Amino acid sequence: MIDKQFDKETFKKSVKDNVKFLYRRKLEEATQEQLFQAVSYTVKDVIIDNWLDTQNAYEAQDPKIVYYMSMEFLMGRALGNNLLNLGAYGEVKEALEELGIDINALEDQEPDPALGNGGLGRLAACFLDSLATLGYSAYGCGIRYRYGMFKQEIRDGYQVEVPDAWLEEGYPFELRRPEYAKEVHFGGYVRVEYDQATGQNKFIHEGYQAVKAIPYDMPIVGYENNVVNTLRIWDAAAIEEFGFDSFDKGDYKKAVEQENLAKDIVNVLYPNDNKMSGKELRLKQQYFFVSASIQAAIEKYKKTHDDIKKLHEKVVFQMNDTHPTMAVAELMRILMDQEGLGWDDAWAVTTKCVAYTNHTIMAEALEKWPIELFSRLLPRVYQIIEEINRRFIIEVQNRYPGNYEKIKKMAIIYDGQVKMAHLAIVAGFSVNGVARLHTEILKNQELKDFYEMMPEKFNNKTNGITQRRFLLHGNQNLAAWITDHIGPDWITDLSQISKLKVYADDEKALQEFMNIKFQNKQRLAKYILEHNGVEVDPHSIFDVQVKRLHEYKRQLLNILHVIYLYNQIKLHPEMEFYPRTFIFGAKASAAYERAKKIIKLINCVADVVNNDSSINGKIKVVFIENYRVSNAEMIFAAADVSEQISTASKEASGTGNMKFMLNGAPTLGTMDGANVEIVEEVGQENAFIFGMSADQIINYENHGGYDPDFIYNTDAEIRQVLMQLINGTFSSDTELFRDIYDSLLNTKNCSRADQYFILGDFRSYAEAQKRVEAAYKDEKKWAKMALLNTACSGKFSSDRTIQEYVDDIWHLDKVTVTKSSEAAEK
Ligand code: 26V
Repeated sequence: MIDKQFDKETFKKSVKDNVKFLYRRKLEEATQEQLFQAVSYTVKDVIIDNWLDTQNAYEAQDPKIVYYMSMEFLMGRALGNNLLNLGAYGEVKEALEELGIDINALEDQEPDPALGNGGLGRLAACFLDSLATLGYSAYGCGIRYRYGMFKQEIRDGYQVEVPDAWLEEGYPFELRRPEYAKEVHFGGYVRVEYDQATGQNKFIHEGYQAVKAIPYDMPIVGYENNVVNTLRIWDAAAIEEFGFDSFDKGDYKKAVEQENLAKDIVNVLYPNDNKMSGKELRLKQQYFFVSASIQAAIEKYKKTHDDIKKLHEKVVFQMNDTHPTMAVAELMRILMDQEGLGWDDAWAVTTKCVAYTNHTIMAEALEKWPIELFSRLLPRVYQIIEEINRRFIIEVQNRYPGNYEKIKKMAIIYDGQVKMAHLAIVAGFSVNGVARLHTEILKNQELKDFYEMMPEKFNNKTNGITQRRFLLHGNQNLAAWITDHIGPDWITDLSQISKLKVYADDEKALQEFMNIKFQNKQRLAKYILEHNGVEVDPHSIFDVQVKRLHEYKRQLLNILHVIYLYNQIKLHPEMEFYPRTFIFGAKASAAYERAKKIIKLINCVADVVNNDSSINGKIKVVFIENYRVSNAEMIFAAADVSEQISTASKEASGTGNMKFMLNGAPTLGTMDGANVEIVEEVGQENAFIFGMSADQIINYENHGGYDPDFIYNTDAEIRQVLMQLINGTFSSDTELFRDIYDSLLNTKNCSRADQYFILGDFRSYAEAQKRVEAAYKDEKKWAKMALLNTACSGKFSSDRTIQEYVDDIWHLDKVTVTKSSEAAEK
């Protein structure tokens, strides 16, 4: 198959032709950027053949389609991944070498498409990879933000946000599809008209502003199976082309305004600060892509099916968190106002077509929209939600007669707000959490009332990650070693990786495994030297915490512990201490002041610790700038220790934890999210668990919090660390970290002191860190632990997760795609 898709000589010729065609240059004269474009176009050409074959296969086999609706898709770079999934990476690498081109340098030319914030967006990307690889018909539906996640620069230790113009040079892996454009309507009013013929009211939406939605398709290449699915992201444009007409009429200004209004919608990705803020533009974004996607789905269905009442047999919409929940009302609207169904028929179809995934229990993050805003922007959609609410309240009353508390807690519309999670649960036929513990907390705490009333909807789908990006691509040496030992089946069936367990006591194998880790650490050390100007020792323990910055994720606990260790080493210079490199990477939401302060603190501690010759380089602290998918792949491959230290109950799942495990880094973590299941797979003895349990935390929270002052007053070493935040040790400005200090001890700027139990878990964390050091010192013991982490990671493939979604929720049909002879001959 490889040969057919990529004959080396044809490939080389095509690259040369592209350079000539695109830039009128010879290969030798082309810049790296031009080479990247030329190679990408060659690759895209092959992909397009498979894309067409896939489309034909789908048309012939008519499988059920899942539409994965998400405001975020954190795709990461496509070139290397596409080559791997096409089964052509090795071949192309050689062909490029023969042309004098280094494939890694070329891959580094690609902008890292970052149309997402963190876990939720990256999960969507992993799911698309798995869906294509397993041969299921799926569309990703999202927004083509002009500016995705910002680029992070660190200046004087502070985060500075720089816009990331990823489309500037043109993105080769997208296809504009203007022929599938749709109209989306905002504002206006609803007029009711009695229809004599049917005897029913007709609802006519008038006086609205229309925006054009134009789709761009990105290919999602399955692993060596000829399948190419589609991520469809929508761009916005004004409806009225401003031609001479409007110019003549003096409407030029108005036309430009229209265009800008439309462009505004897709201008920028909202940062996830786990805080809902009710911004009108965000609501517009949501309706914009939901409406366009649903229109497209229905149009596609109707091309080959004539009974709209059977839509659910061929179509399912999965709502990635509540962000696309408008899908419920939009589908109702189209079924009633355009397809002519009555309420009951429309509701029967809708409630069999939509399903909802919850990704957080953080109360501040739950979406609630002011009625005023909602009804003004989307009058017809709001009307439908009102009716859904009215009918639901009757159900609640029937079930709990006279219990007004229930209505208050469960209503979709209450207190002047539309509660999107309630709408998603009431209309969805499935509600799932993203790790076992998270789902249990949903059922027994956050969504207790709903679970009591409709238990059959609730289910768990523990998250997963794609081993193809995070091992096969990100850690190529380890991937090759694994294939040498157990064959290549793990690439599409990660449960096979358990076959590595037989090497857990094989000294040669362990040695090789750790040698690969060492090479990866050297690669990261080089990156750190180039980017941070800090020299780190690859023999030291690489202790890594990379994820979005949030107080609940407790980067603060980590850095306070670093300060504590630093104090210990200074106080007892003779103390035995295994050298440690603490590596951080995190973006803070631009408006999240305290999170940004924590980044500054980490960098200030780094400055002091890295430059204190009295500690002999025993500790180094590194903050990696602009943590993103592309450098993440390298970081996971180089990690010894995986820091997963969220306050128990707060991290719904985590997926970074799985990427570390896959790459042989034991977890140092709390019993939170998917950590619980990681420990279950790998065994307590191969992880470092500490801290209060979710039950304990929830219990404290339900009884007014705990008392950090007691710890402050009775633990002198912790007190010293806290004092150092405000006594000039890490900044001559003693007020700089006052807010952080206060957040731990005073309730001045928050409702509770130390909301995230940092002091409460500190001793337990420090003790777990001691166990890490002891284990690492025993080289053989550590190697075995590391290898067993990789060997036990089989459960955490997104292939497994997707198969569970298919079996329990989506019920899709598997499709096989064979290459057409025409494409094969090419
Ligand atoms: C919320 C908001 C609210 C303000 C506007 C922007 C915005 C964007 C996203 C969110 C949702 C945050 C929820 C989230 O990202 N959850 C993460 O989902 C991961 C995948 O399931 C999971 O592994 C993480 O534990 C969870 O925090």
